[in-house]
Amino acid sequence: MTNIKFASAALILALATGAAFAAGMEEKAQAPATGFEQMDTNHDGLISKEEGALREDVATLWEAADANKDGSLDAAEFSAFETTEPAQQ
Ligand SMILES: [Ca+2]
Ligand SMILES: [Ca+2]
Repeated sequence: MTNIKFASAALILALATGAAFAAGMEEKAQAPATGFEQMDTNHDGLISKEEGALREDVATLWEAADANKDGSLDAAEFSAFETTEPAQQ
Protein backbone atom coordinates (compact mmCIF):
# COMPACT_ATOMS: atom_id res chain seq x y z
CA MET A 1 0.00 0.00 0.00
CA THR A 2 2.61 2.52 1.08
CA ASN A 3 4.80 1.55 -1.83
CA ILE A 4 2.08 2.53 -4.28
CA LYS A 5 1.55 5.82 -2.49
CA PHE A 6 5.28 6.54 -2.57
CA ALA A 7 5.43 5.65 -6.25
CA SER A 8 2.63 8.04 -7.16
CA ALA A 9 4.14 10.80 -5.03
CA ALA A 10 7.44 10.32 -6.80
CA LEU A 11 5.69 10.34 -10.16
CA ILE A 12 3.82 13.54 -9.36
CA LEU A 13 7.03 15.16 -8.18
CA ALA A 14 8.79 14.09 -11.36
CA LEU A 15 5.98 15.49 -13.50
CA ALA A 16 5.93 18.76 -11.58
CA THR A 17 9.69 19.13 -11.88
CA GLY A 18 9.53 18.34 -15.57
CA ALA A 19 6.78 20.90 -16.11
CA ALA A 20 8.72 23.56 -14.22
CA PHE A 21 11.79 22.75 -16.26
CA ALA A 22 9.83 22.98 -19.52
CA ALA A 23 8.34 26.29 -18.42
CA GLY A 24 11.81 27.60 -17.68
CA MET A 25 13.01 26.53 -21.12
CA GLU A 26 10.07 28.25 -22.75
CA GLU A 27 10.78 31.46 -20.90
CA LYS A 28 14.35 31.43 -22.14
CA ALA A 29 13.10 31.04 -25.71
CA GLN A 30 10.91 34.11 -25.29
CA ALA A 31 13.36 36.41 -27.07
CA PRO A 32 13.46 34.78 -30.48
CA ALA A 33 16.22 35.68 -32.86
CA THR A 34 14.10 37.14 -35.61
CA GLY A 35 16.48 37.70 -38.46
CA PHE A 36 15.85 38.48 -42.10
CA GLU A 37 15.18 34.87 -43.07
CA GLN A 38 12.70 34.38 -40.24
CA MET A 39 10.84 37.56 -41.08
CA ASP A 40 10.76 36.95 -44.84
CA THR A 41 8.07 34.33 -44.45
CA ASN A 42 7.33 34.01 -48.19
CA HIS A 43 11.07 33.93 -49.03
CA ASP A 44 10.93 36.49 -51.82
CA GLY A 45 14.04 38.22 -50.50
CA LEU A 46 12.11 41.21 -49.21
CA ILE A 47 10.33 41.95 -45.98
CA SER A 48 6.93 43.36 -46.78
CA LYS A 49 5.16 45.61 -44.33
CA GLU A 50 2.98 42.66 -43.31
CA GLU A 51 6.05 40.53 -42.63
CA GLY A 52 7.67 43.43 -40.80
CA ALA A 53 4.69 43.50 -38.45
CA LEU A 54 6.08 40.30 -36.88
CA ARG A 55 8.49 42.47 -34.97
CA GLU A 56 7.28 45.38 -32.97
CA ASP A 57 10.44 47.45 -33.38
CA VAL A 58 10.39 46.97 -37.15
CA ALA A 59 6.70 47.84 -37.35
CA THR A 60 7.15 50.92 -35.19
CA LEU A 61 10.15 52.22 -37.09
CA TRP A 62 9.01 51.01 -40.50
CA GLU A 63 9.31 54.41 -42.20
CA ALA A 64 12.89 54.79 -40.99
CA ALA A 65 13.83 51.21 -41.86
CA ASP A 66 12.44 51.42 -45.41
CA ALA A 67 15.16 53.81 -46.50
CA ASN A 68 14.24 53.90 -50.21
CA LYS A 69 10.48 54.02 -49.49
CA ASP A 70 9.58 51.19 -51.84
CA GLY A 71 7.29 49.60 -49.30
CA SER A 72 9.53 46.68 -48.39
CA LEU A 73 12.84 46.03 -46.68
CA ASP A 74 15.64 44.40 -48.58
CA ALA A 75 18.52 42.67 -46.81
CA ALA A 76 20.64 45.85 -46.81
CA GLU A 77 17.88 47.97 -45.31
CA PHE A 78 17.16 45.32 -42.72
CA SER A 79 20.77 44.93 -41.65
CA ALA A 80 21.15 48.71 -41.53
CA PHE A 81 18.09 48.82 -39.30
CA GLU A 82 19.53 46.04 -37.12
CA THR A 83 22.92 47.70 -36.69
CA THR A 84 21.70 51.26 -36.29
CA GLU A 85 19.49 50.55 -33.27
CA PRO A 86 17.82 53.90 -33.71
CA ALA A 87 16.98 55.75 -30.54
CA GLN A 88 13.28 56.31 -29.95
CA GLN A 89 12.38 59.87 -30.80
CA1 LIG B 1 8.77 38.49 -48.16
CA1 LIG C 1 12.98 49.43 -49.20
